Amino acid sequence: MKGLKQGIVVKSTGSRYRVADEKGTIHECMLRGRFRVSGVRTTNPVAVGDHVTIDVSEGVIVALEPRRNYIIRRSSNLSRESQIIAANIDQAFLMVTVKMPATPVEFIDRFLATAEAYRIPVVIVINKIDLCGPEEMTRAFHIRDVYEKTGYRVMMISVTEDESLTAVGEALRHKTTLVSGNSGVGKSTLINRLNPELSLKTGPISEYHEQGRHITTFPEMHPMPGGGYVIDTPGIRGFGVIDFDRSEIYHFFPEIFRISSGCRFHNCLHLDEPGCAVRDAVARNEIEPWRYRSYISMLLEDNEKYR
Ligand SMILES: Nc1nc2c(ncn2[C@@H]2O[C@H](COP(=O)(O)OP(=O)(O)OP(=O)(O)O)[C@@H](O)[C@H]2O)c(=O)[nH]1
Ligand SMILES: [Mg+2]
Ligand SMILES: [Zn+2]
Repeated sequence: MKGLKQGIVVKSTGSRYRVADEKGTIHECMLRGRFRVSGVRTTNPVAVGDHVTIDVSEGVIVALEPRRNYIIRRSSNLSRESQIIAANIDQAFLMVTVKMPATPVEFIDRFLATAEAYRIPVVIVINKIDLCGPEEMTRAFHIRDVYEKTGYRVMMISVTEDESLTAVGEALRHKTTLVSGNSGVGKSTLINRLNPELSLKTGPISEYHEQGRHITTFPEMHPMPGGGYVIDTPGIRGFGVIDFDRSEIYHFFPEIFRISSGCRFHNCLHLDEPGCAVRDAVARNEIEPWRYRSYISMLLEDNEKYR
């Protein structure tokens, strides 16, 4: 067939896809044929970051390369389906805020556990530090300490203060980074700041107490001036547990996993079993109680809710 080209999906709006070829030329494409990820039902068979073959003359995606990795989430509604957020990524930035809006720690833990399951490294970026008063600063430092102790890299930034963004720019260089987080935490604002050629739509800060407003509506990949790509995504609220085996969820909480070797029973779920080293560590405050609560909430989650 003539007119076949390789490319990367840089935007997906459900039925339409924007594909960049090797020269960076953008092609608007539809899907042809059946694309199914084995074993998972997804609302989007092709996602941002996917390597595809396109038929340029017809504007269709005709083949999908195997994925190096992907991250998927089950939407917290009655849908039986999952959504591939992005494919072939090197790392994720989880943007959180302690004010306007306040990110629930359980959301952070669910995101981190999911990324662990897919072996995607996460950097936690606490944004809007400029808005924090003394109490919120204490909270921000506490969040930072808990996740650093667990082994995650944590940055504290204000998009409005350029000096705080140097480390962010360096961490992005030559990598493909998924930027994720609740709506209103400043994902698009950060990406605009790092690449002044972009003018992504951002939301008015005053409206973020309202539920359900999403300014960015579709994931989109953007080149960065220092090399590399970032994927801006719509804000997510719920993060349903995906196809985890219940007995494995604690593997995705690194500090719980480390301590679990001391449990009396090798199949301990750290719930109410005797001789549980994890619960002992929580009681001694060696494991942050909210991390343990997030684990239990994922373990006991009524999965039917998400099916
Ligand atoms: N004061 C302050 N405001 C910020 C900062 N970062 C972002 N904002 C503001 O927060 C609001 C929301 O920013 P967006 O970039 O639209 O947030 P988003 O995460 O992309 O939101 P969605 O696209 O809905 O997921 C905007 O009014 C930004 O100007 C910051 O560091 N400090
Ligand atoms: Mg946005
Ligand atoms: Zn245990």
